[in-house]
Amino acid sequence: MKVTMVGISGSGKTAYMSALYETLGDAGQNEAGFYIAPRSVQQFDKAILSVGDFSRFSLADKLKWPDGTQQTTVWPFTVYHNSRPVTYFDWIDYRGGILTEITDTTDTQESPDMVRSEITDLASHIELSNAVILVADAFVLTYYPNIKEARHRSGARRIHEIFTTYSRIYPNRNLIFVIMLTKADTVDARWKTDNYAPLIERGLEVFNQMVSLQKQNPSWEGCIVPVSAVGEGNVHRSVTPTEDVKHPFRSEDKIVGFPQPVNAEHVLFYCLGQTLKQMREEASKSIRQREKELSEILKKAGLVNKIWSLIMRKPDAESIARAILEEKNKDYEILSQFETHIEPLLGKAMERVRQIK
Ligand SMILES: Nc1nc2c(ncn2[C@@H]2O[C@H](COP(=O)(O)OP(=O)(O)OP(=O)(O)O)[C@@H](O)[C@H]2O)c(=O)[nH]1
Ligand SMILES: [Mg+2]
Repeated sequence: MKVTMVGISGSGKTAYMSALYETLGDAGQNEAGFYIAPRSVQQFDKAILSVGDFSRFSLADKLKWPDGTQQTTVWPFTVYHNSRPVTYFDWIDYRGGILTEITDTTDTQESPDMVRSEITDLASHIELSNAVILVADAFVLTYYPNIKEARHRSGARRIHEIFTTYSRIYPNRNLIFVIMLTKADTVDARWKTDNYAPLIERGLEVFNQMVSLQKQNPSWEGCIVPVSAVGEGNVHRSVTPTEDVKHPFRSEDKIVGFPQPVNAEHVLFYCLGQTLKQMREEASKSIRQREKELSEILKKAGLVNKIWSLIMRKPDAESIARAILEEKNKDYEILSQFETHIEPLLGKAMERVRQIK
């Protein structure tokens, strides 16, 4: 299965990957017995090398943030429970700049062709994803009192444009989404009371369009959760207002304590657990029936608007349907062996996420 993170540059996508490494990257560290490792060939030496690649994201090793992402990276992972595979997933990390360039190609350093192909690439990943993580900086959400400004500055507005279009083009697709409010350690104490309840309310207000899209699409499942890659008190943040209306403040986060991520695994477990659950429901249908439903849905995919006409190659519904089906059928084959893990994964996720109903 595929999970894609969508969020503007600086929203904290790659840092979240570090948080996952600290929380789940190291077998034997967590009492629940779940861990993740890069999926590689079955050779010991290659496997060790790929573990090394993943550990480069460690915040605790270097006490330094990961660099800004220059190009899309796709990470194939396996989830283990007590050394036995639970499920597989591909993790997609973007250069967040593309999101702003979808509608504003004057804002870019890259050539227009390059940007177009990156956008096409992003769109395909979203189309093929079982779950998407919508990433927004909690500090930004709370910094601007004006809700429209918060929507704009946090990237929520761009995200709304993408998923409004998605919902129109794919009126019957299942979608699992997590609204992930990053850098939760940096918001003022009044947003943190009662397990971040005020911050979560703010997040739901900013992402109001996702909430109403979910109401229109009964097969969508969404939740919202604050996360931090470092935890309370482990970062000194300085915020300097600028005179520049485009970027009203500059911030710097210096890691000063041992990073202890908050709620990192809950986001991933929600995505994986809900996807497996959905698959379990669909797997009970015959392959024929699934194939028919899917291609009917995709044949309706005719509508285009500004974003999507840019993103989609002549929408060849047929080949998209094929790709999704092949991926799905592969997933169904391995599903049976993972079925017993659905409840534990979701049980863990539900301890911290707020479901959107
Ligand atoms: N205090 C605090 N700062 C964070 C946290 N996560 C990210 N940051 C800060 O935000 C910066 C940007 O985070 P990244 O993860 O690189 O952002 P990104 O979304 O990957 O950005 P692009 O790669 O440009 O798309 C980091 O360098 C940190 O300074 C967090 O949990 N707490
Ligand atoms: Mg990044």
